[in-house]
Amino acid sequence: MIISAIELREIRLPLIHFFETSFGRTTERQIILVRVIDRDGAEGWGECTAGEGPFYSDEWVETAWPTLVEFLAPIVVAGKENSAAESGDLMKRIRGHRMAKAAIETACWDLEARKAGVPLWRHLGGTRTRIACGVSIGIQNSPQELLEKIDTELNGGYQRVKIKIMPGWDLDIVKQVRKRFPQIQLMVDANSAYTLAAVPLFKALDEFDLMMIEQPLAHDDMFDHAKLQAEIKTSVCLDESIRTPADATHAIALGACRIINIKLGRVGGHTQAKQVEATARQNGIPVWCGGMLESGIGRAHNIAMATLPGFTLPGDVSASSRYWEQDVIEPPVTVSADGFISAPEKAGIGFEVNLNRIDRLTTRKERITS
Ligand code: OSB
Ligand code: MG
Repeated sequence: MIISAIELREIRLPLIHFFETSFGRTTERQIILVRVIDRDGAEGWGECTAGEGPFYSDEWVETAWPTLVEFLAPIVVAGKENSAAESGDLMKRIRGHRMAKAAIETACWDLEARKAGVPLWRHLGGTRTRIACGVSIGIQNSPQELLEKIDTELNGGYQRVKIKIMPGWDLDIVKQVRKRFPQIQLMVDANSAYTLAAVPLFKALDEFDLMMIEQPLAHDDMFDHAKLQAEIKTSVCLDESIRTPADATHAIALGACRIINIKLGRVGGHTQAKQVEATARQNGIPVWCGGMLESGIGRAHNIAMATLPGFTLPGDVSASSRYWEQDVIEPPVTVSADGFISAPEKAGIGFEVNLNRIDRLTTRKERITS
């Protein structure tokens, strides 16, 4: 394929319920969507997972937008005949900005799969026809509200529950949740809210049969995570710290984690995500698909990625209706009563992109051509 145009749109999409982590509360998503168009007039869609501010990572919407407009899109539209994987290679001379790169790279993968007439998940090498789903539940206004939310999600069929923790909302909350739900698959995500000074807290958490503790320490650390992992029974899972396939190799070698959360944006797209998955699988490290409060487009890419063989644990990919009044794809993503999402059979991401709805939500737009 030869990419001849890239369209960027920024949309605003209010969340049904606020989402709070140790780094703050989100009530409305600001999302950059990418449409790549090739010389034959075929198209593909991708989503940039950069957030509304530089809190989860240093990238955010206002770094991603100009980086896409001024550097990444011009490189890809000036390219010769290339594959989706090669579109990622073209962008390598720009350092960092992996979420911005992933928005284009994943769109190229969608385009390539559509042109081949195959579902993206098969095109990527996926092997499962359905993916196991969990939910990520943010910090709530009260423990009671959290318990009610968990109850609702379990009734919806979700297979595991992840709760966010931070200082002041940790041990006592986990105690209450475990008491009320003794049997569920439960885990916590700290989004880097702690230091090694909290080793006693993590030792105390060992009692509650958590599947894992996600990213307890600094967002750019592996060394201290290795020290922590050696001190506790519960598995450490890294999210923020794994930005590249090399990071995965290093973290595993250091013993910094026993599980890895893979996010397409954080690792720069499907090609690198596949490399992280392969590295983890070869080392006996299970992976699962993280979420970034994506619209349907990013969600569809997550579903495709999570069909790869190494994704053996339930992820954070859940139904559109948990986030949005109306999604930007049709049909919306739905979850079965037993907690699975089926991989779609249509070509590419396998969902229709609702361009009318996207146009109505658009707050800025840019078109880059060769
Ligand atoms: O750490 O996994 C995280 C959302 C935004 C930023 C970071 C994270 C999250 C989630 C939400 O946990 C997962 C989702 O429901 O999309
Ligand atoms: Mg996380």
